Amino acid sequence: MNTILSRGLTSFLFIISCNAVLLPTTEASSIFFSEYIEGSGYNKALEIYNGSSSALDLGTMQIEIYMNGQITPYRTIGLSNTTLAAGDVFVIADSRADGSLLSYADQTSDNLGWFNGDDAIVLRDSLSLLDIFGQIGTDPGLGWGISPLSSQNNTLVRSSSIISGDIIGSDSFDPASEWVSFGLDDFSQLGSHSVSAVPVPAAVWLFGSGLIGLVGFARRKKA
Ligand SMILES: [Ca+2]
Ligand SMILES: [Ca+2]
Ligand SMILES: [Ca+2]
Repeated sequence: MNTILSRGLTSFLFIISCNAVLLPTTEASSIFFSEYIEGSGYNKALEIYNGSSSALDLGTMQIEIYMNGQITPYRTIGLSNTTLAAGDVFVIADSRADGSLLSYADQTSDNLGWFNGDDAIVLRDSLSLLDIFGQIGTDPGLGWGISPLSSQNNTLVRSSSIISGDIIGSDSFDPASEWVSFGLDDFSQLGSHSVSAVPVPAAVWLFGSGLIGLVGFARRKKA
């Protein structure tokens, strides 16, 4: 075994022993709905979370509301031409909502009043789908899911284990799989969102670290 290879192997084993204790994690990687409020009266709001690692321009993004099983959007609402920092949220609310909800709003629109529990809601940018709440083309009756995880008369917060949007709009939808219920007119979760760190499979990380260690060592040796 030549010297470079043997020292590289030593470095690989050293990194393995260190990382066995400190396993790294990865977090959300995209922008998606983090909260859905279908409250009393005009208390309607959507919270959008930037789970990516960089600031995103919202000006090219829009929300589409597909009412009561429609296959084309009944309402399209362009988001403000603003930048959303990594890890931050953006709240759009119906302009006629209660003041206690409006105090969290970054943008208001009276078009949000068009969803009432049984509608599909899409977040997209000009080219691609980012997240879909509900099933496009299907009317679920009063709402998606069963109480207390129904999409009618409820505040739903995206589970912290979800790290990317649901971009399939044609499959069945049940809030129970990705959302947590907070009940009618609960605005306590508005204005922030967090995701739980997801451990990278240890074997994958250790192998990757070892390769990086070897590459780094070979570069240092060459320099
Ligand atoms: Ca409806
Ligand atoms: Ca879906
Ligand atoms: Ca929130």
